[in-house]
Amino acid sequence: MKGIVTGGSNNIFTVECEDGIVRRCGIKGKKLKDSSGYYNPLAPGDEVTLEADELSDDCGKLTGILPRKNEFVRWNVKGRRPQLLAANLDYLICVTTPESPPFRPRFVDRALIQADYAHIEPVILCNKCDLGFAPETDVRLAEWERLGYRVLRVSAKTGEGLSRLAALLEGKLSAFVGQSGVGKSSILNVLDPNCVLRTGNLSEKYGRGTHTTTRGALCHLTIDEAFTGGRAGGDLGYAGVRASVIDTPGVRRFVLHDISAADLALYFREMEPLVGGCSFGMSCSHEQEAGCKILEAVYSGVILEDRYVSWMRIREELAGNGWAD
Ligand SMILES: Nc1nc2c(ncn2[C@@H]2O[C@H](COP(=O)(O)OP(=O)(O)OP(=O)(O)O)[C@@H](O)[C@H]2O)c(=O)[nH]1
Ligand SMILES: [Mg+2]
Ligand SMILES: [Zn+2]
Repeated sequence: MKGIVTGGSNNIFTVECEDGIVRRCGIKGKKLKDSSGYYNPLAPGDEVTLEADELSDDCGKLTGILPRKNEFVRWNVKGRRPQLLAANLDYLICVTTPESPPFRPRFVDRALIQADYAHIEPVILCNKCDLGFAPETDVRLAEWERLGYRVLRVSAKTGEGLSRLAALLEGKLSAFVGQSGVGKSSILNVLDPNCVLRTGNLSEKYGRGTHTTTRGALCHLTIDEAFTGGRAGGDLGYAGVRASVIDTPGVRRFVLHDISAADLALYFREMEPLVGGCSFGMSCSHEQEAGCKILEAVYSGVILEDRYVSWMRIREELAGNGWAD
């Protein structure tokens, strides 16, 4: 029998099986457990094969995994291994805020790079737009749009922008990632009033999220009619507009996996066409050389300086010189 992983930890996974039953499953044999090289062998969104337990209805054993369409991974610093956050995605929804917690464009830059690397279409979702935008935030959001990224401005509090988000999510599998406290779980709860994910306040002292969601989980939303223009229950023959989403725990640090410092510029869409064109060719460090096309583009404003700073910091980190924010 086949199924889809909706969550799990410590090698026990919850699986929605094709017979409609949700089963808790351990892994049969060592092969599946050890083969991935990841911190966790399976993640929400994974398609698996399993044997149902004959004695208990809601248990089973995983026997295999179907080939993945894509994998969204980050480097787990504590575990010293890559960690699979979600698999088989249509969209990576990268959630950020203009404030509370403070706008962190480098977090978004990192997630965009990892998504592009994994061939998953990223979407930037700026939540809490009821709080207003500082000019720097506006500039960065507009720059991502100019680079071809889809940017949505929404508010889980006022409902602003959620119809556009609902239309995007419809019929797809998307994962929400972002720092703790940006409102990932809140947005899902508002889109589907029957969804009861736990949400948490920001810490008073630091204004950061408090890591309310502790495990990734896939859920199926039936989107509130308020956001679907009354199409719910329409001619498609099912009750309500559906979307599958994976809520993930907020991470403080998003460290890239499997991208080398030398290749990083290829994942900055505005730098990629210039790579190789400098006077020193591929050996240019883009830091001080004469005839550097990337520096010229920064000086003339074609590359936003703050994106260049992002690139430098991430490159330092990938080169093994420690983590910089
Ligand atoms: N002003 C405002 N506050 C919001 C909005 N959306 C969420 N919040 C608040 O932000 C806080 C954090 O929301 P969560 O949904 O728990 O954030 P999260 O991203 O799921 O956080 P983790 O699970 O810790 O990763 C809560 O106090 C929410 O009420 C919004 O659009 N505007
Ligand atoms: Mg959450
Ligand atoms: Zn150069």
